[in-house]
Amino acid sequence: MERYQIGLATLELVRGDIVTQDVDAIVNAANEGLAEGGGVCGAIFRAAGSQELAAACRPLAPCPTGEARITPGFRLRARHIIHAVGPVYRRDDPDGSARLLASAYSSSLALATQHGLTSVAFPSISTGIFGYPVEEAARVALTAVRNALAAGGSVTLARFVLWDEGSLTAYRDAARALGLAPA
Ligand code: AR6
Repeated sequence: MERYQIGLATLELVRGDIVTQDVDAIVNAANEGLAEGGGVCGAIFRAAGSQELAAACRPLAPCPTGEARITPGFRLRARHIIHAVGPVYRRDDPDGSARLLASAYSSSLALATQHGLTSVAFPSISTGIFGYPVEEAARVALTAVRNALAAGGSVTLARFVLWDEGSLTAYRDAARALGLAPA
């Protein structure tokens, strides 16, 4: 595990399964319909309880790309689920893709602060089914989370839970390139 200090907050990079995290909120890599999908979204729905979570999501949809919505965590250890919609990567518009991805992270942290949450775990949004190259996404994700944490708010722990070694390496390299301070 890697740990970085950002103002009063800590940013962690770990390899693992986001579903089992004991934090105030886990973030779901959602779709605009907030429907049960594949990837990390499918795993979160199954673990939380598909029917209850779908019923909670229905009145909150649609969630435009770059925005986030919050529901209870139901059967998860995490008290809440923040559903953030990242972009489908557009090779012809990398800047637009980056803006929307950054917005998915900053919207998630803004929502966490509105609810007074202190610990939030993120997956690598958009880098699976949505096709965002992980090296690029890691830089965008860490920059957005660093900036939001530095701006203040209630969150003092932001943890990236990365499913595979390649993603962990990409995030570790991006943290180094950004010059994040080891905690
Ligand atoms: N814990 C942490 N990370 C995981 C887990 C897990 N349990 N399972 C997969 N990942 P993806 P996206 C990683 O495809 O690209 C869904 O259908 C995975 O290896 O889940 O944002 C939604 O409903 C990858 O690195 O999300 C949307 O329609 C990362 O999580 C769409 O897919 C994200 O992959 C969203 O696609």
